[in-house]
Amino acid sequence: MSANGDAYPIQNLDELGRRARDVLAANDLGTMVTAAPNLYPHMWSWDAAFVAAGLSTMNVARALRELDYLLAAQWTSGMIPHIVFSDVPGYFPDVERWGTRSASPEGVQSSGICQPPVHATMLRRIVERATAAGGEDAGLAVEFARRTLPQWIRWHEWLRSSRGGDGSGLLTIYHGWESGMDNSPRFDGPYSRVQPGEMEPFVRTDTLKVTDLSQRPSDEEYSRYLWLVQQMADVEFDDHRLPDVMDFQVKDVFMSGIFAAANEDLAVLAEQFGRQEDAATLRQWAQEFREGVDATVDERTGLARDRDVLTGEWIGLPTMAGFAPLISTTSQSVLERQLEIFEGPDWTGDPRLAFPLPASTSTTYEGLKPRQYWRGPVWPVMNWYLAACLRSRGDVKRYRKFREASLAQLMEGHFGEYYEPFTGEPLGSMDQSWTAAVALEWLADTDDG
Ligand code: 9WN
Repeated sequence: MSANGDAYPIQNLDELGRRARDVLAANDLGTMVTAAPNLYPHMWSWDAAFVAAGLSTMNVARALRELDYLLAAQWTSGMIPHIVFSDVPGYFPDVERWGTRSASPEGVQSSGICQPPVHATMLRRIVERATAAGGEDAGLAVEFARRTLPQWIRWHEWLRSSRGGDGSGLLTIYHGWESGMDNSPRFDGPYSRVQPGEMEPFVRTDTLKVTDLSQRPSDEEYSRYLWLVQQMADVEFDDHRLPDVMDFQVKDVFMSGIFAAANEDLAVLAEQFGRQEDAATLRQWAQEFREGVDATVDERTGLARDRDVLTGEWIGLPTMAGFAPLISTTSQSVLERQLEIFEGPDWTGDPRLAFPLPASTSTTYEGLKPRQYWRGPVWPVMNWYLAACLRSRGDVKRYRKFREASLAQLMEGHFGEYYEPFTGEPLGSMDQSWTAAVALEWLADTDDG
């Protein structure tokens, strides 16, 4: 049952805060806040980072525990897995299907791929929030960051060496799930070349929970997802062998922008703890990936592009990933052009939108599917992340616009996973944790500072 009962919509901001806290409390297993009550009964890596930020608005110690639990699942290679499984059944693929029992740390059940590295950015945010508040929380957050800094650095080292060590300044993903934007049309080309071979049969559980099938990826997409899992399992998730065996290899520009920003944020923390050498290395990586992202920008469209490693082709579809430079660029001209497009009629300036918020693909894109997952809906968590990036550049005006539109969107009260762009209908999972978390973030930032 929904944490919110049936009392929709929300009347005022105090109620929004209360109900967002209720959602997180209801999804909290004690050890982890699951990504969603029904559809996603486990911890997801980038969800956990956003959830920790949201939790820190009310309970810093609980927020840090969330990150700690995720870190306990870090592989010896340095990889932070994209799912840490709870004991709750009902999600597929489960740990057995992943075949990661021996690769995960002792006592941990995890998947064998990663997700976008937003963690250092969220950790810095939590430390700054707790430090500003002072008292016991400040000490807890600083101590936690000091203690775990080496683990976060190892995570970044792994990304840089196993996924981005070719000098391109871009990270490679071997599965669409690693991007966090699973079935975005940006991956249609690369996926079209994935031909599933002999595989154990499988039964999906997501379509039992989201019964309107038009909101989820198709069966054909799922069989490709599973085939890639099998390809990785066949080489025991050995990072060195993945480039030789994987049928899907994409330079993910959005994830690379996130990585650039996260390196900068981790450098700030490293400096705070007197680790100047680490800070210098992290800044170097930040620069390398900033440049990598900027170099993908298509002169013609002004959007950043992914690259299919196996064919060498650019992927320049009008998806949200095209705005990766908003996260990472230091070039004023790139930034200005991106903002102009972002606010133009193909994106947040489309007058048909229920709220002026970015959809996962351009609303004028011919392949737009306004109800289908990453093929068109608006994702509250992305709204907040992009707005936070703009605010960290000092762009308070745009941040406020985002905030106003996002709060208005969330007042319908379901904390949807994603929203139909033109009607504002909540879709996918309801009571999604990271949606509740970003609601709390928006509410905590009343001074827009
Ligand atoms: C696969 C949990 C996750 C998010 C992803 C989102 C979705 C999983 C799924 O849910 O992915 O990892 O089963 O569809 O695409 O971004 O982290 O909320």
